[in-house]
Amino acid sequence: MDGEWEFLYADEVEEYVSENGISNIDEFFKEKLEGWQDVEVNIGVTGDSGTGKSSFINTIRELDDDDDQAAKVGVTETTMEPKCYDHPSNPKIKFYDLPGIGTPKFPDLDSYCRETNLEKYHTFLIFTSSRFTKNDLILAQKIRSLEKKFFFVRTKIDDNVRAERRKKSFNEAAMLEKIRDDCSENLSHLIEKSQDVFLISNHDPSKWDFDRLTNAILDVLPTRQKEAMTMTLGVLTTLSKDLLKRKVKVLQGRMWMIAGASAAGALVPIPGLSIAVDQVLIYNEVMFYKSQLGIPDEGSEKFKVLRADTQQHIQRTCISFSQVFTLLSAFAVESAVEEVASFIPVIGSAIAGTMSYSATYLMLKKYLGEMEELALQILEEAALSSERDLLLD
Ligand SMILES: Nc1nc2c(ncn2[C@@H]2O[C@H](COP(=O)(O)OP(=O)(O)OP(=O)(O)O)[C@@H](O)[C@H]2O)c(=O)[nH]1
Ligand SMILES: [Mg+2]
Repeated sequence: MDGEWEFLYADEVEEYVSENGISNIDEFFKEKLEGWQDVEVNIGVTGDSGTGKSSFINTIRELDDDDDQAAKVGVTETTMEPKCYDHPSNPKIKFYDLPGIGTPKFPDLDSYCRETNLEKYHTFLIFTSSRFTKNDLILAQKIRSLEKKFFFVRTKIDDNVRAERRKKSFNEAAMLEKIRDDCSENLSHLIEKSQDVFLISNHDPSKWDFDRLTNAILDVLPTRQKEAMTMTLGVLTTLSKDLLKRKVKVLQGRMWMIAGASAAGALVPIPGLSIAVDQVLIYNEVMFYKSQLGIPDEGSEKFKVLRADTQQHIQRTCISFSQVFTLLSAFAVESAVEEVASFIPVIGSAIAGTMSYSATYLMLKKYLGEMEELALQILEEAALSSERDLLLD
């Protein structure tokens, strides 16, 4: 398992156990499991007028420009005041639409710093749709002096590709490299390599560097913020393969807490077996896997457009509440306890050494693996069908 997510919250759980023993530890686990929903992430988006700041904020929030909650977009819809937009599926993830330096509200760096309170942002995105300006560089330097990260983003790549495609000599890779070099030229002391400029289209986030930018933003966030943002993005419409893999890692990191809370707070005996579990907690986690990994409900619109074999795969994989017991039973054997005993140092053998704990842990592990495989199949099918649609256009 990825080091960052392994034993997620183990330090805090260990501290709790050393102070309180294992009494009410199930409640403590549950608090930690829900905790990501209370973590605030503030991302500042800045740059000149018309560079696509508001459009980006809509795209990353998985909204269309004309949705009710969308930021106003358009040639004449200039953002004059800083404005905050929450992610529709998690109000704690906030994107700030910030007019660039040089606009009436922020004539210079001093007024910019005063009005925007740069300290509160976890990271900044600096936008251009042509070349970065002197003001962009001044701001980046200031952000760096605060030991914060920023990203340079060049938007409207779809426009460039469309225009250049008309030439017989069109070579997309060479064109992108040229744009990258052109943008990097005056950034030399602020970036390490030309790849540090992200070339995106807000209208087609599946292409060019949009995913790479999302990953880069996640990578610079502290673990708590990274967890919150990983769980929030890609739940409504657009899940990429990279994000899927990241979600799986975080979900793996939660498993020991679900198993611990289930074994400690237990108490529905499984008929015929000497183990007791918190069936609701386990089932809710399984449902959480399903929504996080973009697996549609049977009968939903998203389900209906899938190939028959994918639909059958979903039917085979997704379980009902009552099937939790059946699945657990398969893992409720003595030998399994050994396999997961590595958690004993943190929560003690009274919990991690039980069969309830190991059966839950192993069942979740197997189930998440199957869900991941299914989710990848769904993504691949979606990618193939959008390629087909493009060919038909
Ligand atoms: N082709 C293309 N058009 C884009 C892209 N991003 C934004 N636009 C268009 O560019 C125009 C300006 O976009 P906005 O998102 O309003 O730009 P902004 O940076 O918020 O502008 P201000 O609010 O004036 O500061 C709109 O017509 C958008 O549809 C993109 O990636 N590709
Ligand atoms: Mg705007």
